[in-house]
Amino acid sequence: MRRYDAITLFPEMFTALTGSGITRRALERGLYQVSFHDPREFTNDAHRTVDDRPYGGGPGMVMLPEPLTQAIAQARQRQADALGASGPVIYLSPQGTPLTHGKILELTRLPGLILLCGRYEGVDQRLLDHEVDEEISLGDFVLSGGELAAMALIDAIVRQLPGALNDAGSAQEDSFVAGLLDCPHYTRPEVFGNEQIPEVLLSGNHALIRRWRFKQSLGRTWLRRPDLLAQRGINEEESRLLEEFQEEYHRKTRTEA
Ligand code: 9WO
Repeated sequence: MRRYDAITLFPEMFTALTGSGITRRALERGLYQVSFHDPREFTNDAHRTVDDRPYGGGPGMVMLPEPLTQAIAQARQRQADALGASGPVIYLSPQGTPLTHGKILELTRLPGLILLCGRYEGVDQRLLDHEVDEEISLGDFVLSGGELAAMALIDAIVRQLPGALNDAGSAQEDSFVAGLLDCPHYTRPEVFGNEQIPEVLLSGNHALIRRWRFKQSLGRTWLRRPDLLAQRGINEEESRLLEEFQEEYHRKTRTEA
Protein backbone atom coordinates (compact mmCIF):
# COMPACT_ATOMS: atom_id res chain seq x y z
CA MET A 1 0.00 0.00 0.00
CA ARG A 2 1.36 3.40 -1.02
CA ARG A 3 1.22 6.22 1.52
CA TYR A 4 0.99 9.93 0.78
CA ASP A 5 1.24 12.58 3.50
CA ALA A 6 0.19 16.12 2.66
CA ILE A 7 1.29 19.18 4.63
CA THR A 8 -1.65 21.54 4.15
CA LEU A 9 -3.70 24.28 5.77
CA PHE A 10 -6.71 22.96 3.81
CA PRO A 11 -6.99 19.17 4.27
CA GLU A 12 -10.74 19.35 3.43
CA MET A 13 -9.83 20.23 -0.17
CA PHE A 14 -8.57 16.67 -0.61
CA THR A 15 -12.12 15.27 -0.56
CA ALA A 16 -11.99 16.13 -4.28
CA LEU A 17 -9.36 13.38 -4.55
CA THR A 18 -10.63 10.89 -1.97
CA GLY A 19 -14.38 11.32 -2.59
CA SER A 20 -14.85 10.62 -6.30
CA GLY A 21 -13.97 8.37 -9.18
CA ILE A 22 -10.90 6.23 -9.70
CA THR A 23 -8.98 7.79 -6.79
CA ARG A 24 -11.87 7.05 -4.41
CA ARG A 25 -12.18 3.44 -5.61
CA ALA A 26 -8.41 2.90 -5.32
CA LEU A 27 -8.56 4.18 -1.73
CA GLU A 28 -11.46 1.81 -0.95
CA ARG A 29 -9.47 -1.05 -2.52
CA GLY A 30 -6.59 -0.28 -0.15
CA LEU A 31 -4.14 0.62 -2.94
CA TYR A 32 -3.06 3.81 -1.20
CA GLN A 33 -3.63 6.02 1.83
CA VAL A 34 -3.50 9.81 2.26
CA SER A 35 -2.96 11.56 5.59
CA PHE A 36 -2.82 15.23 6.48
CA HIS A 37 -0.68 17.41 8.69
CA ASP A 38 -1.99 20.91 9.28
CA PRO A 39 0.76 23.38 10.23
CA ARG A 40 -1.85 25.34 12.21
CA GLU A 41 -1.93 22.43 14.69
CA PHE A 42 1.74 23.17 15.44
CA THR A 43 1.34 26.81 16.50
CA ASN A 44 1.46 28.02 20.11
CA ASP A 45 0.07 31.56 19.91
CA ALA A 46 -3.57 32.50 20.51
CA HIS A 47 -4.09 33.37 16.84
CA ARG A 48 -2.52 30.12 15.57
CA THR A 49 -0.35 32.14 13.20
CA VAL A 50 1.16 30.29 10.22
CA ASP A 51 2.37 33.25 8.13
CA ASP A 52 4.15 36.58 8.45
CA ARG A 53 5.24 39.56 6.37
CA PRO A 54 8.18 39.14 3.98
CA TYR A 55 11.57 40.55 5.01
CA GLY A 56 12.47 43.26 2.52
CA GLY A 57 8.84 44.31 2.18
CA GLY A 58 6.43 43.78 -0.65
CA PRO A 59 2.94 42.39 -0.96
CA GLY A 60 1.56 39.26 0.62
CA MET A 61 2.66 36.87 3.33
CA VAL A 62 5.19 34.04 3.67
CA MET A 63 4.61 30.74 5.51
CA LEU A 64 6.51 30.52 8.81
CA PRO A 65 9.19 27.81 8.90
CA GLU A 66 8.57 26.54 12.49
CA PRO A 67 5.02 25.13 12.15
CA LEU A 68 5.98 23.60 8.79
CA THR A 69 9.09 21.95 10.28
CA GLN A 70 6.98 20.26 12.93
CA ALA A 71 4.26 19.21 10.49
CA ILE A 72 6.90 17.67 8.21
CA ALA A 73 8.56 15.93 11.18
CA GLN A 74 5.21 14.36 12.06
CA ALA A 75 4.71 13.22 8.44
CA ARG A 76 8.22 11.69 8.33
CA GLN A 77 7.57 9.88 11.63
CA ARG A 78 4.23 8.48 10.42
CA GLN A 79 5.79 7.27 7.15
CA ALA A 80 8.68 5.67 9.02
CA ASP A 81 6.24 3.87 11.35
CA ALA A 82 4.04 2.69 8.47
CA LEU A 83 6.63 1.92 5.79
CA GLY A 84 9.93 1.48 7.63
CA ALA A 85 11.28 4.63 5.99
CA SER A 86 10.05 8.06 4.96
CA GLY A 87 9.69 9.05 1.32
CA PRO A 88 11.06 12.28 -0.14
CA VAL A 89 9.52 15.67 0.65
CA ILE A 90 8.19 17.30 -2.52
CA TYR A 91 7.25 20.97 -2.76
CA LEU A 92 4.72 21.84 -5.49
CA SER A 93 5.54 25.21 -7.03
CA PRO A 94 5.89 27.00 -10.36
CA GLN A 95 9.65 27.21 -9.65
CA GLY A 96 9.96 23.41 -9.72
CA THR A 97 11.16 20.99 -12.37
CA PRO A 98 8.40 20.47 -14.98
CA LEU A 99 6.51 17.23 -14.36
CA THR A 100 6.55 14.50 -17.02
CA HIS A 101 4.93 11.10 -17.48
CA GLY A 102 8.36 9.53 -16.89
CA LYS A 103 8.61 11.28 -13.52
CA ILE A 104 5.12 10.04 -12.60
CA LEU A 105 6.28 6.46 -13.28
CA GLU A 106 9.35 7.05 -11.09
CA LEU A 107 7.27 8.43 -8.21
CA THR A 108 4.73 5.60 -8.56
CA ARG A 109 7.45 3.11 -7.60
CA LEU A 110 8.11 4.86 -4.26
CA PRO A 111 6.15 3.53 -1.24
CA GLY A 112 5.74 7.00 0.28
CA LEU A 113 5.76 10.71 -0.60
CA ILE A 114 5.41 13.80 1.57
CA LEU A 115 3.76 16.64 -0.35
CA LEU A 116 4.29 20.17 0.93
CA CYS A 117 1.44 22.47 -0.14
CA GLY A 118 2.33 26.15 0.07
CA ARG A 119 -0.13 29.03 0.41
CA TYR A 120 0.17 32.83 0.22
CA GLU A 121 3.34 33.94 -1.60
CA GLY A 122 5.18 30.79 -0.60
CA VAL A 123 7.41 29.27 2.06
CA ASP A 124 10.50 30.61 3.85
CA GLN A 125 13.49 29.61 1.68
CA ARG A 126 15.43 28.17 4.65
CA LEU A 127 12.64 25.64 5.26
CA LEU A 128 12.80 24.63 1.60
CA ASP A 129 16.60 24.33 1.71
CA HIS A 130 16.57 22.13 4.84
CA GLU A 131 13.47 20.00 4.45
CA VAL A 132 12.58 19.68 0.79
CA ASP A 133 14.13 17.05 -1.50
CA GLU A 134 12.46 18.04 -4.77
CA GLU A 135 10.48 20.94 -6.19
CA ILE A 136 8.00 20.02 -8.91
CA SER A 137 5.89 22.18 -11.24
CA LEU A 138 2.82 21.14 -13.22
CA GLY A 139 3.28 24.03 -15.65
CA ASP A 140 3.91 27.73 -16.09
CA PHE A 141 0.94 29.12 -14.19
CA VAL A 142 0.16 30.18 -10.64
CA LEU A 143 -2.52 28.64 -8.42
CA SER A 144 -3.76 29.89 -5.06
CA GLY A 145 -1.82 27.13 -3.33
CA GLY A 146 -0.09 23.79 -3.81
CA GLU A 147 -3.09 21.60 -2.89
CA LEU A 148 -4.60 21.27 -6.37
CA ALA A 149 -1.15 20.47 -7.78
CA ALA A 150 -0.57 17.84 -5.04
CA MET A 151 -3.94 16.25 -5.83
CA ALA A 152 -3.18 16.22 -9.54
CA LEU A 153 0.15 14.53 -8.78
CA ILE A 154 -1.46 11.88 -6.53
CA ASP A 155 -4.20 11.30 -9.15
CA ALA A 156 -1.63 10.73 -11.90
CA ILE A 157 0.29 8.30 -9.65
CA VAL A 158 -2.71 6.36 -8.32
CA ARG A 159 -4.07 5.57 -11.79
CA GLN A 160 -0.74 3.84 -12.52
CA LEU A 161 -1.10 1.49 -9.52
CA PRO A 162 -2.02 -2.08 -10.51
CA GLY A 163 -5.75 -2.57 -9.88
CA ALA A 164 -6.68 1.12 -9.95
CA LEU A 165 -8.25 0.96 -13.40
CA ASN A 166 -10.94 -1.57 -14.29
CA ASP A 167 -9.59 -2.07 -17.79
CA ALA A 168 -6.16 -3.67 -17.39
CA GLY A 169 -4.62 -2.05 -20.48
CA SER A 170 -5.86 1.49 -19.91
CA ALA A 171 -2.89 2.99 -18.06
CA GLN A 172 -0.51 1.46 -20.61
CA GLU A 173 -2.44 2.90 -23.53
CA ASP A 174 -2.67 6.40 -22.06
CA SER A 175 -1.63 9.50 -23.85
CA PHE A 176 2.17 9.95 -23.44
CA VAL A 177 2.95 6.30 -22.83
CA ALA A 178 4.50 6.06 -26.29
CA GLY A 179 5.69 9.68 -26.04
CA LEU A 180 2.79 10.73 -28.26
CA LEU A 181 -0.54 12.49 -27.79
CA ASP A 182 -3.71 10.43 -27.73
CA CYS A 183 -5.78 9.77 -30.88
CA PRO A 184 -9.35 11.10 -31.31
CA HIS A 185 -12.19 9.05 -29.79
CA TYR A 186 -15.76 8.53 -31.04
CA THR A 187 -18.95 7.04 -29.64
CA ARG A 188 -22.62 6.93 -30.69
CA PRO A 189 -24.37 8.30 -32.61
CA GLU A 190 -22.70 7.41 -35.91
CA VAL A 191 -23.74 10.79 -37.35
CA PHE A 192 -23.67 13.84 -35.07
CA GLY A 193 -24.52 17.27 -36.52
CA ASN A 194 -23.70 16.34 -40.13
CA GLU A 195 -20.44 14.70 -39.09
CA GLN A 196 -19.81 11.00 -39.78
CA ILE A 197 -17.29 9.10 -37.70
CA PRO A 198 -14.13 7.98 -39.57
CA GLU A 199 -15.16 4.98 -41.68
CA VAL A 200 -12.22 2.81 -40.65
CA LEU A 201 -13.65 2.58 -37.12
CA LEU A 202 -16.65 0.65 -38.52
CA SER A 203 -14.52 -1.72 -40.61
CA GLY A 204 -14.03 -4.33 -37.89
CA ASN A 205 -10.43 -4.63 -39.12
CA HIS A 206 -8.56 -4.20 -35.84
CA ALA A 207 -5.10 -4.11 -37.37
CA LEU A 208 -6.25 -1.30 -39.66
CA ILE A 209 -7.92 0.53 -36.76
CA ARG A 210 -4.77 0.25 -34.67
CA ARG A 211 -2.72 1.64 -37.59
CA TRP A 212 -5.20 4.54 -38.09
CA ARG A 213 -5.13 5.46 -34.38
CA PHE A 214 -1.35 5.42 -34.31
CA LYS A 215 -1.27 7.64 -37.42
CA GLN A 216 -3.65 10.10 -35.73
CA SER A 217 -1.43 10.12 -32.63
CA LEU A 218 1.64 10.86 -34.72
CA GLY A 219 -0.22 13.56 -36.68
CA ARG A 220 -1.64 15.29 -33.64
CA THR A 221 1.73 15.30 -31.93
CA TRP A 222 3.28 16.78 -35.08
CA LEU A 223 0.58 19.50 -35.19
CA ARG A 224 0.28 20.35 -31.53
CA ARG A 225 3.49 19.25 -29.80
CA PRO A 226 6.35 19.15 -32.29
CA ASP A 227 8.69 19.43 -29.27
CA LEU A 228 7.55 15.97 -28.08
CA LEU A 229 8.10 14.48 -31.51
CA ALA A 230 11.60 15.96 -31.79
CA GLN A 231 12.50 14.65 -28.32
CA ARG A 232 11.12 11.17 -29.04
CA GLY A 233 12.32 10.78 -32.59
CA ILE A 234 10.50 8.67 -35.20
CA ASN A 235 11.54 5.58 -37.13
CA GLU A 236 11.15 4.93 -40.85
CA GLU A 237 7.76 3.26 -40.59
CA GLU A 238 6.41 6.04 -38.37
CA SER A 239 7.78 8.61 -40.78
CA ARG A 240 5.78 7.02 -43.63
CA LEU A 241 2.65 7.01 -41.46
CA LEU A 242 3.16 10.67 -40.57
CA GLU A 243 3.59 11.59 -44.25
CA GLU A 244 0.27 9.88 -44.92
CA PHE A 245 -1.32 12.01 -42.18
CA GLN A 246 0.27 15.18 -43.54
CA GLU A 247 -1.01 14.48 -47.04
CA GLU A 248 -4.54 13.89 -45.75
CA TYR A 249 -4.28 16.94 -43.51
CA HIS A 250 -3.18 19.24 -46.35
CA ARG A 251 -5.86 17.85 -48.67
CA LYS A 252 -8.51 18.46 -45.96
CA THR A 253 -7.40 22.00 -45.09
CA ARG A 254 -7.32 22.91 -48.81
CA THR A 255 -10.90 21.76 -49.44
CA GLU A 256 -12.25 23.39 -46.26
CA ALA A 257 -14.32 26.60 -46.80
C1 9WO B 1 1.69 34.37 -5.29
C2 9WO B 1 1.96 35.70 -5.53
C3 9WO B 1 1.25 36.86 -5.30
C4 9WO B 1 1.81 38.08 -5.66
C5 9WO B 1 3.05 38.12 -6.26
C6 9WO B 1 3.74 36.93 -6.49
C7 9WO B 1 3.18 35.75 -6.12
N1 9WO B 1 3.66 34.51 -6.24
C8 9WO B 1 2.77 33.69 -5.71
C9 9WO B 1 2.99 32.29 -5.64
O1 9WO B 1 3.77 31.77 -6.44
N2 9WO B 1 2.33 31.59 -4.70
C10 9WO B 1 2.48 30.17 -4.63
C11 9WO B 1 1.11 29.54 -4.47
C12 9WO B 1 3.35 29.73 -3.50
C13 9WO B 1 3.52 28.22 -3.52
C14 9WO B 1 2.17 27.51 -3.57
N3 9WO B 1 1.35 28.12 -4.57
C15 9WO B 1 1.29 27.61 -5.83
C16 9WO B 1 1.76 26.40 -6.28
N4 9WO B 1 0.77 28.26 -6.85
N5 9WO B 1 0.92 27.52 -7.96
C17 9WO B 1 1.49 26.39 -7.64
C18 9WO B 1 1.83 25.39 -8.62
C19 9WO B 1 2.36 24.19 -8.25
C20 9WO B 1 2.70 23.26 -9.22
N6 9WO B 1 2.51 23.54 -10.52
C21 9WO B 1 1.99 24.72 -10.91
C22 9WO B 1 1.64 25.67 -9.97
